[in-house]
Amino acid sequence: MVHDRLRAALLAAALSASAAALPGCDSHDHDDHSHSTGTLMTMRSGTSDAKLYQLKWETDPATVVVGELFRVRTTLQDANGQPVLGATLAVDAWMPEHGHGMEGVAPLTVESTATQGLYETEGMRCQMPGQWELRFTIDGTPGADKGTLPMAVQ
Ligand SMILES: [Cu+2]
Repeated sequence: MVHDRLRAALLAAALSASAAALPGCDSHDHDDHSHSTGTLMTMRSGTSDAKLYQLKWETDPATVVVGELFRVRTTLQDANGQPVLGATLAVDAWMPEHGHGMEGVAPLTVESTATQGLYETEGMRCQMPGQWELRFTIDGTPGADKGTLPMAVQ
């Protein structure tokens, strides 16, 4: 009997505690406009303009920080999902809101021998935080094509 009462008291305490926590959670909703989405840079994907290529890319480091060099790893596949070897790829970054690109850098892309269809671009650096776009210019067996995909910079 004592046990039952104790259990009931504990249950009531737990319920009131969780009920009290709910308004607290709601009050945090205004934090949704934080920059948290920009920190989750992992493998992204997209399709080139004429749909000749499927692009998968990630940055190194995963979070692109303003003023710091980073590299882009791009995997090129054709429309059938087969890796594209021997292509020429250029990767540039552009800030559409302001109409400017990167300053003081000359990115260079080389095909990696580690993985089929992998290309590594070094020497990228964005001088402003905000919304940028990566611009891919591709020429390979499937044809010449371009791609534009969004990239956040902290
Ligand atoms: Cu800008």
